[in-house]
Amino acid sequence: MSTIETTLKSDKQKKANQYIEKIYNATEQRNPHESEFLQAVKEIVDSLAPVLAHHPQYMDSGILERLLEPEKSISFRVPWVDDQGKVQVNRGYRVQFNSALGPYKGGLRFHPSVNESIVKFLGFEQIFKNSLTGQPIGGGKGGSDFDPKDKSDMEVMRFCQSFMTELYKHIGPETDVPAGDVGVNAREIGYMFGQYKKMRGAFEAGVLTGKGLQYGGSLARTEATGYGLVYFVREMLEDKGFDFNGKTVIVSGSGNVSIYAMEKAAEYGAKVVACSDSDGCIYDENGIDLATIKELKETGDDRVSAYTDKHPNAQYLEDCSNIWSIPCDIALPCATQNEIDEETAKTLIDNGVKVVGEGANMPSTTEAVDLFLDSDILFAPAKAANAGGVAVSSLEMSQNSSKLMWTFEDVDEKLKEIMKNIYQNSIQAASDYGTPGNLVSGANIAGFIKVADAMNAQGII
Ligand code: NDP
Ligand code: 2IT
Repeated sequence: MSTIETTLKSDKQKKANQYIEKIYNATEQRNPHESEFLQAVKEIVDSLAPVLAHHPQYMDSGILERLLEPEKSISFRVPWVDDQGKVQVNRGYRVQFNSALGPYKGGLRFHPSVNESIVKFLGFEQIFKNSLTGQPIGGGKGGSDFDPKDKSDMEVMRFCQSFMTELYKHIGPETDVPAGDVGVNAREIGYMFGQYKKMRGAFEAGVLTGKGLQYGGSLARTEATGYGLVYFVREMLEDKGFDFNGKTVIVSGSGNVSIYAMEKAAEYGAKVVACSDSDGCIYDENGIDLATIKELKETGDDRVSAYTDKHPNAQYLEDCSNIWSIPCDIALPCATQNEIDEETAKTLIDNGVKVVGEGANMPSTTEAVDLFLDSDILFAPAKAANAGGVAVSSLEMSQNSSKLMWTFEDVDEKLKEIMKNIYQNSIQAASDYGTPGNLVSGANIAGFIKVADAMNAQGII
């Protein structure tokens, strides 16, 4: 490279770095209390420096300025009446972040911790995740600070109906297609679908995904996120000449994503020795008996502490963060955001972890991710590794619009193919933009370029 070329290149890089700093500072000023949103933004924009240096047109057309502001964001009152006849009020949200690639698509989370920052971080990440799937879906997210946990079935139904009485005005099969997330599973989706149908006066199957199989759901959607995570990690392992067989695995959480990640990892010959809930974790050196965990969830007595009733040799540890001190080859965080901090990451590395695959959204803090990337472990970031759920949601939409129902094997094969493509596209982007092997920047870059090009093609809107 000539001196002029080097100078030009470094000048371009400097300009891109300055631009990114300016953009991030402005976002911080505009959203000062939204720590989770800012964390998600920082990770993305930092990855994009080499892309912006090579393609200054993205700066000229204000792609980042536009991407960082949701196209539309609503919050609304959700009043409902509890079993004692008392009026309760929760807050509902839907953030419609970006529709460059298709209708807004992303889950609804019902958990007491839900606030604007959480919904925005999830909605922002969803844009890039959905782009990576190769499916025609934009990004959005929603939810409520409602806690379905201590509520009766009828209370959950009344809440879901009230929530949808407002939300239905803003969604539709070609507009915005919500699905499940923490605290929202087939039951909640069913109650919301019923209310949508009643308000709209039409059976529009494609308005929600994660539906029951009797009325438009897709086979393999329930399993898709957990299975997809394991398919993705398998791709990473195979690339280095390894596999799951005989590996010791820990999986945090014991919900939808965790259960099916444990199931597929065990099917591939791994020994899953631990899982958790927000109260504590269980360690079973013989391998977790998944049938017991599934049974606990089905009976409603869903605390993992009860596992030891049937398996007295297993250990229950209070405080869910204890799971990370159990030595393992592969760690799959599948519970919630920021469950792995710097200290935890150090413990995992000191204990010899070889792979970390993120099933939850943003389960590792920025410092933890930096530590993983600086060590020689394999790190699979959430946006790429947990995209299987939303990918199969998109396949559910395809089945709904064609009024067909594909077999489990068909959907599962497509899911495997999608996870493989995400891995390959992310690895390729990482290498093209000077960070070989770094799937954080690779996934962010590959996800970004497609959205940015679609936005540019559609004009300044
Ligand atoms: P579920 O509600 O089915 O299960 C959540 C699990 O995580 C439960 O075991 C729960 O424990 C635990 N958990 C939730 N919040 C916390 C918390 N604040 N601290 C500790 N533990 C917690 O949710 P999912 O399995 O669907 O979702 C798990 C993660 O995966 C989330 O980050 C979600 O955004 C992400 N995800 C989900 C997808 C899906 O298709 N469902 C797709 C892609 C990502 P407890 O019962 O004690 O609350
Ligand atoms: O975080 C996620 O990708 C999800 N909760 C799934 C979203 C969806 O639309 O299936």
